[in-house]
Amino acid sequence: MSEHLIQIEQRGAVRLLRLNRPEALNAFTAAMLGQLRQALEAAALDGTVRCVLITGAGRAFSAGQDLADPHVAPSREGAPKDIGYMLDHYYIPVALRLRSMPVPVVAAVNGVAAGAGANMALGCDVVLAAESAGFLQAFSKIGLIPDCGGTWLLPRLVGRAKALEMALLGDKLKAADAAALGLISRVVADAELQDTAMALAQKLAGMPIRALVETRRALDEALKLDYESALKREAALQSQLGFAYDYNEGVAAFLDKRQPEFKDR
Ligand code: LHQ
Repeated sequence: MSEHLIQIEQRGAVRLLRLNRPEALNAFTAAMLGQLRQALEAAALDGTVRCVLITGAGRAFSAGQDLADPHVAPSREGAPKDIGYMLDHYYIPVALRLRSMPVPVVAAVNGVAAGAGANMALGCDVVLAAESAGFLQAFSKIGLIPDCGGTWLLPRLVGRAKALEMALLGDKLKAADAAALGLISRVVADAELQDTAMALAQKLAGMPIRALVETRRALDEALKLDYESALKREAALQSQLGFAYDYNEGVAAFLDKRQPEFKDR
């Protein structure tokens, strides 16, 4: 692979993935999304990885789709182009992989996150943002609707009224306002973002990650269930986890008053 559009580092049990087209505010091209998908797949398959941390190089997290990429840029001659191809073949596989990773995924939003760049971040399990970061649903300004999970994520995160306001106007929301709305988890001083996010990722990596991943799955599934069905689903998942190593280790460590060593993945 000639160009490293995704920089990959391993720090302990944390796999750090850095979006790496800083000269274009980390706007996504087909090649970059291909590399991101491969990097997520490799992390999912590697038993030593217990948490993934995603951030951006330079001053932005990601400006979303690169609007100059020939896969999506309307032809000057007026020939129609199916931009849905890009979603089907590049964005959807990445968005689905993120949501089904066998380890928790943290986003450290270091700067502006626009369009699909914003929704890629919001699809992660825990989203931290630098004070100077901002989130914008840039789609409406170019005649499109929120994609990369935006229509699903936004109303669930902030409710219909705010989701529609963000999607219709496409204005930039400051990180502090995003946190106040519940769009993201936390705002961190710019200079502290990377260290804080890495410390959080290391903490998650030391936790019983199989239970964390089942928690993500249960929360997402419960959105489609009635109350009684959710209770029964919880009982079924709890039953499985009760047979797993980590539950036994967690309880034993608690009773022995020692630090647990979790292993399940
Ligand atoms: C860019 C971009 C960009 C190329 C900044 N592309 N160059 C999926 C599938 C199919 C089709 C379409 O879409 C999708 C999903 C999507 O994500 S659609 C939404 C695409 N994104 C946008 O519309 C955002 C466009 N960018 C912006 O609104 C601003 O650039 C933001 C708010 C991100 C940053 O503003 P500033 O901090 O003021 O920076 P800037 O605007 O000056 O940009 C810096 C450079 O980056 C500039 O190039 P230049 O050569 O003048 O330095 C921009 O042209 C370039 N750039 N975003 N998405």
